[in-house]
Amino acid sequence: MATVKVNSPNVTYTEEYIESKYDYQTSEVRNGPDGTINVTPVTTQYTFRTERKVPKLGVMLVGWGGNNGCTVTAAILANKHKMSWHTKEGLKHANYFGSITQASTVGLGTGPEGEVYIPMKDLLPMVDPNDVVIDGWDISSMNIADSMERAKVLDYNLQVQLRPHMKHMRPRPSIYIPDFIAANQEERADNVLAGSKKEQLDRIRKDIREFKEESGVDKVIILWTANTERYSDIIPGINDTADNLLRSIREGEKEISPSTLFAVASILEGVTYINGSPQNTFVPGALELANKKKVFIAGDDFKSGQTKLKSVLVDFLVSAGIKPVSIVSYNHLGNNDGKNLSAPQTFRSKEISKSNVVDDMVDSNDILYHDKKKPDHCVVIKYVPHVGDSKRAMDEYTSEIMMGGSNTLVIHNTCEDSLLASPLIIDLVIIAEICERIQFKTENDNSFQSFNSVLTILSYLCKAPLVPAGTPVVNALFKQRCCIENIFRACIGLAPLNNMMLEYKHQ
Ligand code: NAI
Ligand code: DG6
Repeated sequence: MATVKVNSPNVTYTEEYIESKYDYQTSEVRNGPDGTINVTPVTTQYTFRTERKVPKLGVMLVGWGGNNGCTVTAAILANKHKMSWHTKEGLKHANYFGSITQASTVGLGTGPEGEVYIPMKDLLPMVDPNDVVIDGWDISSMNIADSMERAKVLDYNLQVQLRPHMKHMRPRPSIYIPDFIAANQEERADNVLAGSKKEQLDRIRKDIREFKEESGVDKVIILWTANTERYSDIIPGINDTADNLLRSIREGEKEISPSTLFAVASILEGVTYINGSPQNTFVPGALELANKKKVFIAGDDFKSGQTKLKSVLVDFLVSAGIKPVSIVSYNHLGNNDGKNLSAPQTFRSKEISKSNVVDDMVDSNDILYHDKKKPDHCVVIKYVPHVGDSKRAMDEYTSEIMMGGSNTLVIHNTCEDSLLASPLIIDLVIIAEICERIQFKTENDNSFQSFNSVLTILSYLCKAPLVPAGTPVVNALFKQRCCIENIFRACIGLAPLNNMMLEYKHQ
């Protein structure tokens, strides 16, 4: 791993920390009575402190035996053991393509030979995914090697090499409440916890402690990659406050979902919890609990394919002054996720998270959308078993161009869904982990603090980013990426990337 060393009076390196003094520049905007827009540049001095010791990380996946769960496990093992395998296309080697931390680069500055780029993972001392220890739960008892075979995602020759490493991996029994997922999932639910909601919560808490102790990891992060659940109703007195939620769990209230029980168990254990599915796991009571306990939570729903492209394309159109008026997103897939989403209640959760992803872009341009009418936006998902994990997505974007003209873009995308989601799982846990080691204070603070318990820096990886009340939601992909990159740069005292390249603009 290359080590980045910043030479600046604002950056100090001790054995424990990297500390940087950083000028954060923003602009305050006020409308004057005469119609003038008054803008005042504001500089706030921050100190960032990043712990240098990289911990041994344990990741517990809820839904470990699912397509994403077994594929990410397989990918990590294949990389760790530097596996190669033959396909009809030739020899393939394990890699982390699709992960921004592992397979994307960031510009550091200019060297004698021009721009210098390094892997994002080398900006700060981050966990190496090859060192992550994986464990988890599933309502299906199948071992992870057999799950990999069931998923039909990876090439057979790779599966053969991976099997000995995975056949002993067995998911822990999980919380199964049939009402929250599609009825068609019942046949795989042979590994479920008995007992009351409180007993199940306690058992999950015990699992977390046991895993930590037995594996010797320094810390654990939990990520939900289990089935999409239906939305929970938000009921005053039941799940609207932390105290009500905890009491409802004790009293076995029916509207508390398995994913909320996992989130609560995780928060009570002081463990970061990430939601990779669209349901509203983070009911107000869970949000309040995370905030009170100062534990990170993040979500919702991996932003893997169709939506990722949407959050680039609509940003491009709107920022080019072109007006998208209709977006139609159709997809069909044949994996277990598609089967679960064929029920109306679970589909509705996905429809919501896929549909709100252009709002910030539309709201940013009052020239195009002065009438406040949002583009028509239609999302269709169909279950077609034959195509398995190889999802087909078809999108039609129609936009209004100059002088009443019309522009229609049609996009067709085919790929293995789990091979898009697996690298996101890696990024989510690795970025969440480094965020646990970053603290900051402003010139007005006496002590350091961590980021808000709702970890919005992970928005890049989520379809429906969870944000603390009053925080703007950003969906535009490159703004989200800039946020990650520039916060990491701030931690080592580097200015945000501005792309001005003034050094090349002299006579
Ligand atoms: P999958 O259906 O193959 O895996 C889900 C696993 O969760 C199954 O093994 C199931 O037995 C298990 N499960 C269900 N309820 C459980 C519970 N209460 N506790 C423990 N395990 C439970 O689905 P896949 O393809 O792995 O996707 C997982 C989730 O990720 C889905 O919610 C999906 O919508 C979401 N997602 C997937 C994306 C992708 O590109 N693959 C992108 C965005 C979100
Ligand atoms: C069908 O849309 C199934 C879903 O689980 C998606 O595959 C998943 O949410 C990924 O969606 P997107 O829009 O990021 O490709």
